[in-house]
Amino acid sequence: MTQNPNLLVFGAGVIGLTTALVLRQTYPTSKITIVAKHFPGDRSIQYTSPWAGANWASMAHDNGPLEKYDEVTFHKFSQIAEQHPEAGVGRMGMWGVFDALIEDTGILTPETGKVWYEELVGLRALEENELPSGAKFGLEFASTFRINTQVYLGWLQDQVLVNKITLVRRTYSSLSSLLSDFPTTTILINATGLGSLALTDVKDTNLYPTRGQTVLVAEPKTPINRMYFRSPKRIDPLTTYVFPRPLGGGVILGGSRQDGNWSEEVDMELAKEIMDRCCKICPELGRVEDLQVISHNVGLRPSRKGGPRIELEKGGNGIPVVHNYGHSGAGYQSSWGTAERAVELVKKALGTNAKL
Ligand SMILES: Cc1cc2nc3c(=O)[nH]c(=O)nc-3n(C[C@H](O)[C@H](O)[C@H](O)COP(=O)(O)OP(=O)(O)OC[C@H]3O[C@@H](n4cnc5c(N)ncnc54)[C@H](O)[C@@H]3O)c2cc1C
Ligand SMILES: *[C@@H]1O[C@H](CO)[C@@H](O)[C@H](O)[C@H]1NC(C)=O
Ligand SMILES: CC(=O)N[C@H]1CO[C@H](CO)[C@@H](O)[C@@H]1O
Repeated sequence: MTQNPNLLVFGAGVIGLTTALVLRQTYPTSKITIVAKHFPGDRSIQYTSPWAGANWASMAHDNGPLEKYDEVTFHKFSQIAEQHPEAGVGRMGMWGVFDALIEDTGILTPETGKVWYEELVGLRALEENELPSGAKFGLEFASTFRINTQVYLGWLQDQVLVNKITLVRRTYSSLSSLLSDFPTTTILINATGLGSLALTDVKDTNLYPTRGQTVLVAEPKTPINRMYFRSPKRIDPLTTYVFPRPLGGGVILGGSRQDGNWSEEVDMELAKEIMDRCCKICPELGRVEDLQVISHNVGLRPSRKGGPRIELEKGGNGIPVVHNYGHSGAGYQSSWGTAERAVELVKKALGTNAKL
């Protein structure tokens, strides 16, 4: 059985799709199936991935696995951007401006007193005369990544299909009801995001939504050559960001962070505030009244007390389960690293480290 495992991935967000691809690389001849209610192209409040900004700007500062996940993903994005420009991942620099002292922003790793990704992205402190008024300090990222989530999710799905991974669209209320329909499963990977709060046999009450609202606008005539970010702290309800998306993706304006809030209604007052704040930090956008709004978006980040759960368990049905959910606002930037970790756990469960 370990020669040709039967692998079942539950969930088709950025985490489930990426994990399935890493499984395929590791087990070229295995049978791999993804079961999910939502797939790329769907837009639902229960499906977080389409609503992300998204970019790579690590929030990790644990001097440990979380930094590692983001680092692995950074290198993989670099490879994807170079080899598959059609994937929707593009390189771009960023200006990040903070309204608090660096020690109070949560960007330093306490153990080292440093920003761990300094060399990875090519950090430079902004000069006094480059800072907007009131700002305490700023950092230029020479080169990081921004993602056109619509294109990238579609690309991931194409890779999955090219790699002969089977897709099944279904909804289940528990992992055990899923497994009773797929009884020959060797290992189950649970990548259901916030769904793991509702699954009756997972019911992970450490999970909670962090609501995020954004506005997608048309590309202004003045090109925007970098991303902009301004915030009191690295993670803050008042974080403002402007991410020009590659490949005709428009410009994403954000954001908000509302912990514990499940509302899928667009808050128009908040949307107006976001547009105001974004025009202030990104002069290329022009005036608020000149913005051409394409859509107002609401997504729920799968936040989790204690961080993402990437864990091997025996599983209720005697079938090992590897959990990979709870990535909060970092699901894209940690996707390849967390998928790699999940696949290490699959190898462990199969009792081998050998390539099969
Ligand atoms: C406004 C906003 C901005 C963001 N910006 C960034 C950013 O800049 N960078 C970054 O890295 N991340 C960002 N994120 C976070 C990122 O979007 C998430 O971390 C990521 O999308 C989580 O992916 P996931 O695959 O775990 O969950 P999801 O995308 O929600 O996928 C869950 C899957 O499980 C399926 N599922 C769940 N329950 C069931 C069930 N019972 N039966 C059948 N199927 C089920 C769903 O149908 C779906 O296929 C942002 C998020 C938001 C909302
Ligand atoms: C949730 O967010 C919406 C939109 O911003 C807001 O109107 C509502 O008051 C919030 N609800 C709670 C319980 O905070
Ligand atoms: C069928 C199955 O594997 N269920 C598991 C789902 O997750 C919970 C919580 O981690 C486990 O206790 C169950 O065994």
